[in-house]
Amino acid sequence: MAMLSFERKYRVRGGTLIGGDLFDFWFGPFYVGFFGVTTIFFAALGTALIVYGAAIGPTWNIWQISIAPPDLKYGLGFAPLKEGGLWQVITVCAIGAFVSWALREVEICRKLGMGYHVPFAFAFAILAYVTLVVFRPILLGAWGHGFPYGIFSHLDWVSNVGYQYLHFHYNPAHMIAVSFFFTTTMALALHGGLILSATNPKKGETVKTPEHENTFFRDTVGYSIGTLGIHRLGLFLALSAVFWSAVCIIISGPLWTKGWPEWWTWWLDLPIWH
Ligand code: UQ2
Repeated sequence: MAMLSFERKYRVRGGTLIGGDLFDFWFGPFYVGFFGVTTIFFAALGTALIVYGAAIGPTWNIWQISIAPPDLKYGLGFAPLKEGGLWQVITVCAIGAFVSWALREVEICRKLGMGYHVPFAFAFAILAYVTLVVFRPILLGAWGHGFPYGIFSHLDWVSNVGYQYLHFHYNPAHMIAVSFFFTTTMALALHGGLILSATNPKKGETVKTPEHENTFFRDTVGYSIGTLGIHRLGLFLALSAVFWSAVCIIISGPLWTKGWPEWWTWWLDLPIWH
């Protein structure tokens, strides 16, 4: 079925979570929906506030523009607009836009009768952001523990927070997260390579089947995870990387305030050594 006739078939009413038929229409190729409207609203307001923050700041240098969270003295309260309040409103807009986008994905899944795997995966990305700017600051008692919104400033924040724990690579959850990130890239490289090797042959040669794909890996490593399995594995690896990243930063401060190398003294303190 040609793509356009398929689109005519699935572009039907229904599947909305809220608003009934009110926003149940398309704008060109884009589905709108109630959450399309809220996405545009939060994204536009958040972007305008970032530009306003840049305008009242000291520079228009794109690398140096930064909108900082409130000073720690404001705790978990509201700060004046020009002293971190802007950061607070922008954070609300960002979360509003991200969650709206996820729910718009859910509505599209419902229209198509598909699983919710894509919005579920995107929810992990939202979780990572919310962990940094909401959950961890709340656990530490001040919005000032969130990261600043700027290209270089957020890099400086990551570096400074890392060194605050002396050597972040000794954080066990960070180790697990990094291992998942690397395994994700390896799985995608294997999968991308395998698919192209089978389905993108030279001129005059035939496209190969999954039998060829399975056989390649059975011959090389004695095991093939299968065409569906590799995608399950890929999703699991990627979501695990995000999950353990969230864990590694949420435990830094709320659970462990010293350097991470020192955490490993539990090993030296085991009763079997003395
Ligand atoms: C596979 C398979 C695919 C693949 C890949 C494999 C036909 C098209 C890449 C091979 C994957 C294996 C053996 C698992 C590797 C394990 C980790 C933890 C990376 O078998 O089926 O489908 O793309």
